[in-house]
Amino acid sequence: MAIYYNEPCHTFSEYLLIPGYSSAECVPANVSLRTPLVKFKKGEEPAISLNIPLVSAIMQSVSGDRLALALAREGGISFIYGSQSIEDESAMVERVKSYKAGFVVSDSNLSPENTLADVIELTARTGHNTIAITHNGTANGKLCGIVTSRDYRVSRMEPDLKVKEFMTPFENLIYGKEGITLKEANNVIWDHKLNSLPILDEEGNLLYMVFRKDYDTHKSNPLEALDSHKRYLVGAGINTRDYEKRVPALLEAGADVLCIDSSEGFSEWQKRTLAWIRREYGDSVKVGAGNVVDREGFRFLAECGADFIKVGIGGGSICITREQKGIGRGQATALIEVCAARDEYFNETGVYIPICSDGGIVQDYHMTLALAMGADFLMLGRYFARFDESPTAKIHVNGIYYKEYWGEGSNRARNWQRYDLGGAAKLSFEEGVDSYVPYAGPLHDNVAASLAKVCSTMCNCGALTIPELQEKAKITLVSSTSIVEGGAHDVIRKEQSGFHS
Ligand code: MZP
Repeated sequence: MAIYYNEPCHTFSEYLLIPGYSSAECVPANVSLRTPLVKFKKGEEPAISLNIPLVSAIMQSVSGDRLALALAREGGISFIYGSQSIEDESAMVERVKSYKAGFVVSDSNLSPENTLADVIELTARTGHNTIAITHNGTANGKLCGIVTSRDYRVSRMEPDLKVKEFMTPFENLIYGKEGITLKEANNVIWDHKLNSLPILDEEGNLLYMVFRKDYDTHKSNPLEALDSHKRYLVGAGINTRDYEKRVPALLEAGADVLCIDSSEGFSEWQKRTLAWIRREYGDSVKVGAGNVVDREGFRFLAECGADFIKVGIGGGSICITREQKGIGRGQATALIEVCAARDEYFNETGVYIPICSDGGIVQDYHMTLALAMGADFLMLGRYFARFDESPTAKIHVNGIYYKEYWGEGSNRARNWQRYDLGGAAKLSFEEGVDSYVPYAGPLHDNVAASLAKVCSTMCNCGALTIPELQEKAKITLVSSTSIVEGGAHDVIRKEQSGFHS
């Protein structure tokens, strides 16, 4: 006979936190969101920790190298999507690992033969005011000059005037040589009151630009997620088909941690993949697995050797797995059960396996709830897809900007390996949709605002760390009428009233 669960499963929106005692020390500035990324033994330190409990989803529309850099700068980590060729994924990982904080490959470049009209078009498109002028208009060509907004006046100059006529020429430029440190570059910028400093190799080819504002940002980000060589941390998605080729390539490119990307992790395919990695690399390679939604699934992956375990089936904003196949579980219920299994496993073995709550975070307070329910960190797709740094197009419709966001199980992504159960190498039916999400601006501002709320709620619960929150949290289910009570109610909101005062 089938097993029946007598209680329905629940989502985050059906819960609230009840405040606990907040002492005078319980202020957001004292909160630490540091959290383990991979398993560790009781009394030991995890090999990798994050400074904020956020990771970005293993998705084409979310985790490219640009987002990975922006998130690592805040203290989290991205998992570069695996639904691309091994070469392309490795190249993305390599770009993150070779990025030197403060040294950027110039992404606004023209040649001396371009015109003022080209400068105006490029500036409007990128929003960048500094354009490197190289002999062939590429990021690493021989540097001929620089154009900034101080070099031209649109009202006084003809649009077809050649760049070479008005650029600041190479002879008048101050530049740094390959090998200069960020500190030295910044001193030159400071001494000469510059906004940017080109860095050149022996032949005069442009390598990087150092911008004054980037140095300031670097200095003001004490939470950056860095490896022992001060390079940004980055993760990468793998699948249960081509791991024998993909894993070595990603490790060679410098990936710090891997994660099996699958809609359903309680399978022999994951066991084989984890066993192969352990056989080849022992415990030196860190790899997460999932997704599971119950105790049995957790136990299975724990015993297969996963370094962290991801929870969630069917709760992703673009996911239609529950509609298509009738499998899944409310995210909150799944998380609560798996975290209890993790604690049980820890008590039995002394090994703590971090849990990642994957998908279904809609409100910022869902983050705090998921952490309180036992998650060590959260994987988000829709949330990050809205930001400037996600790899998708920004689209303007009826005065509002949107970003594109599509599921890995959609026809657009065609990530059949994520749904693979050992059948034909194709996507037989869709489990995800192609969509738009409202554009929300830069990652930094949004993450700062969301985490300010998380820290504030933690203080309300009397907790200064995530483990403390998990210990002290008091969580209640809410009735549908108390959900109504929780929003503005029984008033006419001014912005919706149509009245003008
Ligand atoms: P969300 O943050 O947009 O709610 O959910 C993101 C998560 O949805 C991903 O991390 C992944 O686990 C899951 N996902 C990605 N693609 C699909 C799909 O096409 C999906 N069904 O469910």
